Amino acid sequence: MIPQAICIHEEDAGILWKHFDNWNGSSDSRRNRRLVVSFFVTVGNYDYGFYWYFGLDGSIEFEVKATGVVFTSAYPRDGYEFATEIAPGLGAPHHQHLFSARLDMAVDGVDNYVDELEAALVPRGERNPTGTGFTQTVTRLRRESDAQRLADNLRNRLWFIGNPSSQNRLGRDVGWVLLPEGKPVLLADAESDIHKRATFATKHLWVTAYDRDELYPAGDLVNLHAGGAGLPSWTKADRPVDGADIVLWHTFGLTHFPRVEDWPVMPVDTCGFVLRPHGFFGRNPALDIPESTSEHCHPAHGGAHHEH
Ligand SMILES: [Cu+2]
Repeated sequence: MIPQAICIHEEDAGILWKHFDNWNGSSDSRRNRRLVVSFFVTVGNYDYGFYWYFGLDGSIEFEVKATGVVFTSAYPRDGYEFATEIAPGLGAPHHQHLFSARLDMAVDGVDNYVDELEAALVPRGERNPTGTGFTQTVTRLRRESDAQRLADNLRNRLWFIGNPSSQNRLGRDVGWVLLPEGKPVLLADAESDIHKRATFATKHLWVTAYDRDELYPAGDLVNLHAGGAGLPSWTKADRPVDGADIVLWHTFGLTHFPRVEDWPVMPVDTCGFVLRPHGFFGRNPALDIPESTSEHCHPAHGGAHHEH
């Protein structure tokens, strides 16, 4: 074992882009590679792998791999609604693994803003005569009080981080989007101790004004704290976050109803998020990727059968 180590490697990541042209028979495809920066930490009974993936299309993906040994206790003979019996007489309680990613964004500079984008139906009528059109609404998150948001996958809700003083070739602000998985946030009563101490985990997104002392979303000292530290405390100032040096705090994670197969060691389960360029480049930034040169990737008959 190497202590305090990270791993950096590159790996194939499947098809990046391809097209077969029916009209002239041309066929092109490029494979994706990704740079992987990863490390594992062991926290009590669990082991967490943290993986950053940097793709050739500019996407940045973060994945947590949860594994290790589930927490256990005795399981009553007549059943128990807050735990799973994972081995005879052995229970594993339902629980959540909720993470907060502090994303100190700097999209082409530090003065950024966040727009919430989501799909919206348009009522059938003059504006939408066939009823098949749908649009995307854009809502600027102007102050910290506006910027405490939940995901909504049924509306494809995502968050666009833009720079008001940098435009792409279409004249629009350059930006990236944060794509949430949109899984459950904290499943606890609003008056519970855990809710007060881990209020960050009650929203998928918080946006705050940058402050070098604001590093930990539940405050510096969590255990036995009376509650309210970190994000709920800082955002009481309701600072403006529109076109300012901002930090995004993204809550994501696993809601774990243990399964029998998680015993005696749990196969990796994953959660995470994706950051993707959204109008940052002027076109697909991966046009110049060379064709694969591996023998295995070419059809046995070469290119002759493409000709008419
Ligand atoms: Cu778990």
